Amino acid sequence: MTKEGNIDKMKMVIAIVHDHDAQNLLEALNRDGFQVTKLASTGGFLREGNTTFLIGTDEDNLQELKEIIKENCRTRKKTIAPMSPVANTMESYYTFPMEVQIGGATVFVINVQEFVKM
Ligand code: 2BA
Repeated sequence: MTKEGNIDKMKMVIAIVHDHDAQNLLEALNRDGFQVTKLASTGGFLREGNTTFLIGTDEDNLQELKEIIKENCRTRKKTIAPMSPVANTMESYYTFPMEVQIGGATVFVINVQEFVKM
């Protein structure tokens, strides 16, 4: 039994997570019956690989889904070295080391207008 549910209450959840959390999260979602698509993605700021999950589910399952994501994705701090202007584009050029906090997960919840499997 999956958790896709009824179209009137269907949501598309987009969750961007750290690569290191992706496998555990995927296993936990599968175990709990969520249908998932996993995409390899790249963060626009750090330009590092991250993982994006697309999860279509009934809104009744949203709370459970958010708890699973929270349990499996931890917050990390990362210090990034300065970049030279020649190494990168001007809009992301910075001259001093910066500490950024990443994740646990960045989550978007979108209403689904139509859902068809043909
Ligand atoms: P990145 O774009 O590589 O960003 C990694 C982390 O760098 C971010 O962590 C944030 O702490 C920091 N950061 C991003 N842009 C920044 C900036 N202009 N100035 C200073 N610090 C900045 P998170 O916020 O946890 O985001 C993790 C990843 O989630 C992002 O990787 C991006 O792939 C995605 N993401 C976050 N917010 C998003 C949004 N509004 N739309 C689309 N993707 C988003």
